[in-house]
Amino acid sequence: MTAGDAQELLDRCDELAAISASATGIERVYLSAQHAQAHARAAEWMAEAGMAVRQDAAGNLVGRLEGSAPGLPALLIGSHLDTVPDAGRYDGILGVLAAIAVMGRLASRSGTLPFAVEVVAFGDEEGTRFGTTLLGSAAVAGAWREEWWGLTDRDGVTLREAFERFGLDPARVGEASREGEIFAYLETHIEQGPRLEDLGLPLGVVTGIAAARRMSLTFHGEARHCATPYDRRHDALLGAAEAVVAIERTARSLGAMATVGRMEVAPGAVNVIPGTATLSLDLRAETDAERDAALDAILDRLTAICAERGLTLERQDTHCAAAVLCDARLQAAIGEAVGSSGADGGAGAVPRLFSVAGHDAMAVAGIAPVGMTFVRCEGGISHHADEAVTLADVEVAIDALERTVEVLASAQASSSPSSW
Ligand code: HGY
Ligand code: MN
Ligand code: MN
Repeated sequence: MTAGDAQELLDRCDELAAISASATGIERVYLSAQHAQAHARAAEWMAEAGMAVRQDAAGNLVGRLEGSAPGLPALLIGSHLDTVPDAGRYDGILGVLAAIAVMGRLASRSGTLPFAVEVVAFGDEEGTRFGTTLLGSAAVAGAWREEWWGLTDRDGVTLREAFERFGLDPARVGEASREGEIFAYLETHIEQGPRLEDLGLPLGVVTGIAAARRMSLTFHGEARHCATPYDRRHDALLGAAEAVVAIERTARSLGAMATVGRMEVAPGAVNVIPGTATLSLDLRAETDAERDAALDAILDRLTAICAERGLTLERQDTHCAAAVLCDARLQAAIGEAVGSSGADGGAGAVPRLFSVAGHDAMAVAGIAPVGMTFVRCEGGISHHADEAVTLADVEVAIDALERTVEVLASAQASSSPSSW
């Protein structure tokens, strides 16, 4: 019964929401005790759905149903169980649990499928603990970078130490790679935007995912007594404040999305002119070229601000992801499935949406064609406790995901396995 599956999914979202490092909101970061607890619970649900369950060498959780023969290439379906601070309860979580719900339906006939089906719960899509993002899915894509081991969290714990404390062996992270074993990847995710709600439709097909960069920008000035005359000051905070406004104006003028989410000021005394101010920059655009053109224009403006104020600028890149196009055949399969599940409002036209939000599919695209389905979320709100979906939309999202698997199975059955 779909309604039962949908209600069970929402109940499970509520259960996972209670697994948090914070008493006042949802916070679950990579390689934390909460990561382990949430994955343990999801592993039970995967096993109940009939899957063989394991943790991979990067701390991702993987469940597998064999197809008509053991060891066939797999259709990978998943999303992430980590969260930002004060998160909503559906970002990532809904996609993992929808995949588990579909597996529960497929288990009885998985032996007839022309491919294996796997569910993955990625451990680090948000990247909020170590600064760079998509660590779990990068490992699955065989794209782990040695320089990441030295990344530290806000307590100074390195990624290497966190790995070891979690019971993982850094030397074996390469074993998480699934290159050559996955023929396609599907992800169902809340839209994190208002377009489906504006259209009055529950689901949409994702056409592509924005190019992204993340970095920290530190303005260096001179920490001095607040009695210092204005014309002798080199106030790092004022430079950074001008920069924040300039970043927004420049990015908007070039059609890019820029966000300054964090600023740290030192020495932070009420009667001392700030010597340093460090801000985070998250920059996205539809293409790599538009992203980089916006970055160049932003850096030109910041250089001018520093020149005017006698400051210097230090840049530290923490993340760079190319724009990803979703596979046309998977888009068509999802569109067919969404249309046949009655989610197109009878209009016969399933909306195609571009994703400014980043997703694990960006990393997995390095080893397999990817397809994504967006689910309407109220007000487009996300990365906030007010994140909400409806039971009816969850029902149709689970149905559409199941139908997408069926569309792929019939396409595969009529051609050689994993001929994608
Ligand atoms: O940042 C993003 O777009 C995603 O939620 N990690
Ligand atoms: Mn997400
Ligand atoms: Mn997110």
